[in-house]
Amino acid sequence: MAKRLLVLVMAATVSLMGVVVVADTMEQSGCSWEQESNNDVTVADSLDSGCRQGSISPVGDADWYYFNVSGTGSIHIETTTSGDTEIYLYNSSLSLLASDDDSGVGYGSLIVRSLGPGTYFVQVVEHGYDSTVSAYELRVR
Ligand SMILES: [Ca+2]
Ligand SMILES: [Ca+2]
Ligand SMILES: [Ca+2]
Repeated sequence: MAKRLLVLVMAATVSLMGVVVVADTMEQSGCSWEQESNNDVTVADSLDSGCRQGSISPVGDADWYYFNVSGTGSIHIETTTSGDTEIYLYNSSLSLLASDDDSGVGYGSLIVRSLGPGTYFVQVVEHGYDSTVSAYELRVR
């Protein structure tokens, strides 16, 4: 995962450079924007900060994220958007654990599931693969 290493290096650099740089790289919600290309599992973006912002563009775009769970508990994964997202949750073996279209607010997506320790992947796409989503916020808690 070269992309994952790059993210770690970038995070270390940002922390060295201080608060001003961090503020510059964050959107107002406090969630950092996705880093394209994240179009398959090998180049997934980290969701360990708890939230990311992204867009589904061009039509057919797929956004992959990974996060780590240390204990066992109920995990909420949710998109907030004015568009129409679908989300898919996979374990580290890439077995599909759950998917959702509209259980969130509006056409946003929500998965609530009990997860044990490990690394998990979330894929965000546009419902029907026939339009763009100008912005979404993806949260895991
Ligand atoms: Ca995207
Ligand atoms: Ca993408
Ligand atoms: Ca939806």
